[in-house]
Amino acid sequence: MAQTERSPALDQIVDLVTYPIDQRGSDRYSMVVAAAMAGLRSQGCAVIKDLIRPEAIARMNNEIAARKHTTHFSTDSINPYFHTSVDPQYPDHHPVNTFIERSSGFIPGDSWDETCSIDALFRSPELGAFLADCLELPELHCYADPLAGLTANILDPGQQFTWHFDTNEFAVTILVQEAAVGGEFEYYPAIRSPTDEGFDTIAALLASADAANQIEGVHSLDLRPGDLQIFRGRYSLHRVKRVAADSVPRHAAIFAFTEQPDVIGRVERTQQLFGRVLPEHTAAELVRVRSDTLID
Ligand SMILES: O=C(O)CCC(=O)C(=O)O
Ligand SMILES: [Fe+2]
Repeated sequence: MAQTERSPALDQIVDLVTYPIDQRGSDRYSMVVAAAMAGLRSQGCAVIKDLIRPEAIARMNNEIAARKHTTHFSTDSINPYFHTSVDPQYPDHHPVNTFIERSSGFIPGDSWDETCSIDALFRSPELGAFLADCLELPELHCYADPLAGLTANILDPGQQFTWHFDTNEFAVTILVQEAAVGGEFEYYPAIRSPTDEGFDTIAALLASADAANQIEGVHSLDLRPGDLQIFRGRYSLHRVKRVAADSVPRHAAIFAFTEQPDVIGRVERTQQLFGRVLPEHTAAELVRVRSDTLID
């Protein structure tokens, strides 16, 4: 792969005519932000259709394909909190003791370099400011975790990413390659809150999770390559449905941001998702500040 290219410019990546994220304060910018804000307020989710130009999506998919050998694939049986073992404090069939297959892989943050469109978009100040406006936050910082900040989630044929909560308050995802069959993103908005674990609703949802029909309260997104999704995954239970055995893989770029600078992920989950930790993770474990007291 040629490594001599320069960092791609924002107008080569984003459809700035339809979505002038570089024109903060323009009428069109305000309209786009207002629409995203409305989705985030009511559903904890906003989708910006075709934000990424088709050529850039093709390029991003090539970037992912070129790094696919660095994917850390793992299969485990997780509860919605990413734990893998029974907690005897809770009864059987409680969400804490309900474990479902998660099988997928992540291309880690240290696989990308500054020539990548994916990396350039993640680090663009315009995108950060735009997302902060959509999320009604004063500012956003790229998640400083060297592995989990910028990832691609890979679901090979036959894999699924079962129901879970994210550790981060929200995530930003770009679908880069869709599965031919399966791989839909489903979520239940605000099923828990900082003060309420919502266990009863979660238990009911997990019990019916393999029902053929749509589960009441669950939203299914019709995402296409090039769409950007902003999602409050800390409070909304969500999953990526199984990719059919004869499908192409599903590729999604995942951008993580934090309200505070210099945030680093937890050792246990880093090990679980990437199969390794870096010295930064071990050091950060000692000085951790949490924003709430939810299980995880
Ligand atoms: O691949 C996606 O669309 C999101 C997967 C997900 O929920 C996660 O990585 O936490
Ligand atoms: Fe998630």
